[in-house]
This record gives sequence, structure tokens and C-alpha cells, in this order.
Amino acid sequence: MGVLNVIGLGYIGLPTAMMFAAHGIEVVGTDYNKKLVDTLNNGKLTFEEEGLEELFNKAVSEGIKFTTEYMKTDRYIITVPTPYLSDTKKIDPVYVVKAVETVLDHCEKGAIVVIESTISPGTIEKFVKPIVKEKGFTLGEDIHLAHAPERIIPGRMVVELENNSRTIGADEREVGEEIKSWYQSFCKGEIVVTDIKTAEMSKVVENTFRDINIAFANELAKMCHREGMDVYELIRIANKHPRVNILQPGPGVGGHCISVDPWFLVGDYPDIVNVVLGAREVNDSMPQFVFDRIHEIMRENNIKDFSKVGLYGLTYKENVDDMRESPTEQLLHIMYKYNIDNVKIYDPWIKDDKVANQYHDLQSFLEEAELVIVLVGHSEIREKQELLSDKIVYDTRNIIRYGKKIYKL
Ligand code: SAJ
Repeated sequence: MGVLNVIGLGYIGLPTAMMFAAHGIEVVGTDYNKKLVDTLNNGKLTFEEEGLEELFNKAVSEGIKFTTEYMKTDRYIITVPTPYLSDTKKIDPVYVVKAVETVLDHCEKGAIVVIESTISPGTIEKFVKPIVKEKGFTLGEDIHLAHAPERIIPGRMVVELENNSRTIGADEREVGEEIKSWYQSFCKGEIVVTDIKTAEMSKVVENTFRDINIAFANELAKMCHREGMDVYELIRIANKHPRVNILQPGPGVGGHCISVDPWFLVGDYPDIVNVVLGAREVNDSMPQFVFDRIHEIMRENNIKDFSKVGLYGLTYKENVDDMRESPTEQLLHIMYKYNIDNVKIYDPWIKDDKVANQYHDLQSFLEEAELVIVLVGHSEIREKQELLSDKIVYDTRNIIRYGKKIYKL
């Protein structure tokens, strides 16, 4: 087949494109963001990840190209964002639709178009197939559609790209097998071929499963707080059961996957969802819970001014530089609503100024803070936690052992 054109060079598209290129496939990565394309062409990465630099170098030496143009070829992988509409919670397929339209304006007859972006069940049927028809193509002859969702976790992207099992959804079996052979160039995990709708649904369901499990842990944390019990001890004990595996509570669920995908089910099945919606609501309530706890702790310690409070961590989880849907940002929004705009903030992974009162080194941040709220468990704070010895610490991640006083979730 011809050159593989990967459309959308974000957190998923970029490593995926590089992985194909590093394994001998001719790849062109396309993104409409010229700045991003220029950065890559200047030999710089657009985000940090373990092993990404090496992969980048390998892909470049194998000839990967980055451009704002779509290629004329017979195979495409679309990895553009899929947000949800804030009112109905349904998927907003605008980027996928635009990408497919542009692909159809460029592609060769018989091209395979794989959508890798997470999409809600039925998206290809409802939004993508009609475009193919409108453009005068015959599905299954001029154009073949498929969905190949990814499963990689930020922080371990490169390892997981190579080792995770994958799903390919294609309504034409041979097309599914063909796409499987592309991914087999680098993927050591099992690759299951199924139909499009099952592939769409499975991706959303996997992230929803995790959301529900985290929500359960968060709900337990609230119960334990009321009872003065240690939720971590409770979960540790319950998890001794061979068929129980409760996840960890925290200040909320962020990232562009787990906090987004379950909403697609809520949007599509409003009369059925119950557990899914409840879990979303519990997880979304955590920044408010943390805010209320900060108040309690301040009262207890006679801290009257938020300028003495420091928030550690801005990213949505540890050791990534991604702030999308981050619980800390949600907490800050709650604070701004109450006109609290003087808390100190620091995150070793966020180098640019993203919020007010942001510090860029741990030492000077700690000098200002009497009460430190640990919101993200970056390796930095795990390793340097002795620096917290004379601080009052509110540890929402259960990682800190040093502090004048330590409060848990
Ligand atoms: N979190 C908790 N408690 C836990 C685990 C996570 O509060 O016990 C929080 C994290 O702090 C974070 C959020 O949940 O704010 C999500 O983090 P995560 O590490 O669980 O997942 P993501 O969003 O980085 O990546 C997920 C993964 N999905 C599953 O594990 C089912 C990944 O495999 C997917 O590829 C990715 O979503 C995606 O792209 O869909």
C-alpha cells in the first residue's frame, strides 16, 4: 500500500505515527496547526513522555515527514480530538467530520480510512458514512471505513503502544485484517478484529469501567471522612479478596479520556444510564470536596489567609505535562468563584505560566506556603518529601509521610 497519512499529531497521533515510521512504514504526519508542524520539523517534540525522544529520533531517521497538507494516498489514520457538547453531553464529531471530508478530497480510489479517535457508538454510522455518500463515493468500493481505538496510558505511552492488545473495528472482514497487518508492524499484543460499532463501544466502556471504579473509591473516601476512618486501610483490606480490586480515591478524575468518554454514554442513553452518570457526578464532585476539606483544615490550624496555602500539582495526574480536565484547575475555578485568587501554585511539569501565582521552583513555592495541598503525586514530591517536614500537609494522593501535620483525603 502507499504512504500512511496520520491526521492529527496530538497525544495519540504523534506517537502512533512515529511508531509506524520506526517500524519501516512510510509515514506522513499531518496537522492543521502550523506551529506544531514547524516545531516537529525543527526536531523538537511537542510534549514529554518516557521514551518518546528516542522514538522520535528513530522515526526521523526512517524518514517520517510532518506537514499541514493531506497526502494523496490509499491509507489514512485519523487521530483528532473528540470533545463532547456541554449541553447534551453527546459527542461533538466536528474534528472527525472535517478530517474525513478533507481525506475524501485527497484520497485515491479504494482508500482505507481508519478513525482512531475515541468516538461514541454509532458515530461512524451517523456522521461519517453520510459524508462518504455525499461526496459521491461508494462505501466498500471507493472507500473503506474502520475504527481502531487505542489504549495507551499517558506516562507509559511508548511501552503500551508496543505491548497492549488492540481492537480493530471494520464491517468488511478483509479490511479489518489488512489494518491488523499494519498495526502488527509494531504491536506485540493481541489484535482483535470486530465490527465497527463494537469497537466504538468497547473503547468508551473501558474508560467508563475505570471511571466507575474510581468513583466508588471516592465515595468510600467521603464515607470514611465522615466516620473518621482511613479509606486507604479499608481499600487495602478489601482488595485482599481475590475478586475485589478497588482503585484509589483522589482529588478528582482528569485527563481527556476517563472524564470525557462516559459522557458519550450519558448523551446517547439518557434513559438507561444510572451507574455511569452517578460515577461521573461523584468524580466531578471531588474538587468541591477537597475545597471544603481545605477550609476545615485552615480553620483547625487557624490559617486565615489563602496566600499561605500552596497547591502542589497542576497536571491531571503524576509525571505527565498534560493539564486537560485537571482536578487542580477545577479546584481553582471553585476558588475563583469565591474570589480566592491568592493561593500559591507549583508544578514541576508545567514550565509556562498557566495560572496566577505560579512558581517555577519547589523551594521558593514552599517558602510561601504554610499549608501544602498535594494534588498530584509527581515523582519529584515523592522523592523530596522531607522538605515538607515543617509544613501542614493535605495529601490527597496518599504519598506523603513527612509533615508537621498530615491530613488525608
Ligand atoms: N485516578 C484516580 N484513582 C485511580 C486511578 C486514576 O483518581 O486509582 C485519576 C488520575 O489521577 C487521573 C484520572 O483518574 O486524574 C485518569 O487517569 P488514569 O491514569 O486512570 O487514565 P488516563 O486518562 O491517563 O488514560 C486512560 C486509560 N484508560 C484505562 O485505564 C481504562 C488509557 O488506557 C486510555 O488509553 C486512555 O484513558 C485513553 O486515551 O482513552
